[in-house]
Amino acid sequence: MTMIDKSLIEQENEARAENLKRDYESLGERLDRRGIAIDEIRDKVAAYGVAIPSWGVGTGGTRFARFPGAGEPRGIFDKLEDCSVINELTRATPNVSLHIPWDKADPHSLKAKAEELGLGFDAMNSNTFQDQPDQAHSYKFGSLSHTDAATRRQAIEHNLECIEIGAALGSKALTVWIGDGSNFPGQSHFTRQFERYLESAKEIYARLPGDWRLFTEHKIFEPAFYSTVVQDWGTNYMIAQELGEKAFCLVDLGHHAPNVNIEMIVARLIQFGKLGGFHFNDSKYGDDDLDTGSIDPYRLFLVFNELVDAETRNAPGFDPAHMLDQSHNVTDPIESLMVSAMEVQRAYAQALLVERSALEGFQESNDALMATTTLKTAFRTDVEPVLAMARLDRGGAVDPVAAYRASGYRKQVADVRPQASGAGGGIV
Ligand SMILES: [Mn+2]
Repeated sequence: MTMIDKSLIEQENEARAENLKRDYESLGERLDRRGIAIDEIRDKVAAYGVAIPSWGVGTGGTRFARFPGAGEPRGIFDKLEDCSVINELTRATPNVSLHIPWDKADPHSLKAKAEELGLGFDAMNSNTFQDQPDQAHSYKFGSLSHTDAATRRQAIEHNLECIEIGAALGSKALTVWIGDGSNFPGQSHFTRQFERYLESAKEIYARLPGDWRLFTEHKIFEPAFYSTVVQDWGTNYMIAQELGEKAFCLVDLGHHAPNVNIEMIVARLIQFGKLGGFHFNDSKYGDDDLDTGSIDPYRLFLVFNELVDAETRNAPGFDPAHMLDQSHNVTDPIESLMVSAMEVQRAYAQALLVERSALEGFQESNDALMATTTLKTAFRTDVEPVLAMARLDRGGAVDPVAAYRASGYRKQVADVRPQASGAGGGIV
């Protein structure tokens, strides 16, 4: 089953295929002069996928308001259909990352629906940063690190339930982000609070299936504004070390202080075998959850430069999960997610163009100018024909946004999905 008519995609591609072929050949010639085979880059890009967060297909919001768009998904089954649209047009997003309890449904129906759409499931996400209507204990003062044992127990049990649901769906990882922290100096005892967190996390870790990984996600602040329990990559690394070999750090690009060198954090985590994966997005000020590559595409490229470096030298234990985590407040979420998935692929393709042996030579001889120029040469290359050809080869759209708009999908779903109120959103 497809959400977008295949003949529409073919028709859209027909008008663009000739120019694409010429652009691809021209770029191929130029890359050949640099000793790079364009088809190899295209094949790597084609094999590269980034997971869609189920919560990303609904319109997001800020602390002030949420302005729902037309035809918003009513629940997880509508969300899966929207995710399928993104994958059918970009061929870059074969998996969906679920958030529980937002996406709670019968696992067999979920799996059947995903299979029908040709989608799989990436990491499961737990939610102990909100209270659900039927829960016994409140997370107002924390969850896994709460002072009250019964509240911690409830948060642990919720994570175990996420594992259980994920296991039925074929997921292989659990991502844990908590909002625990404090808003006032003196409110919490830093050490005791972190001890409680570790104790809870160890219980979750102990129940992880053998082939699963646990990703813990750090974030500098918000909703706690004075201190956050898992606030930075150092704390996150300590957690992964304490828990064991199936525990890894998840890097959300927006979860750092401004100007922090994220690519170096990535390199450190790779070096010590603890890089679990990414939540890609972009930011200008804080955890803005803006579209990936929309503010600082060079930083995204520099992160991918580290990833390709690790891939090239077969760094031990290197197998990061790639997910988007964004909030779309003023765009059609499907369009934003398509463009963002392509931005991730673009950064990957550009990083594949870095002449690594030359770079190493410049680094060894302390030629700073030529070293940085080597990176810039790769970054400046317009790899759009590579990305478009990878999509075309796999039945996607040469221009996914144009094809999406031509399909009238949003209008069609707006006719059957009632105008949404405020349900199912979230920024994590
Ligand atoms: Mn995140």
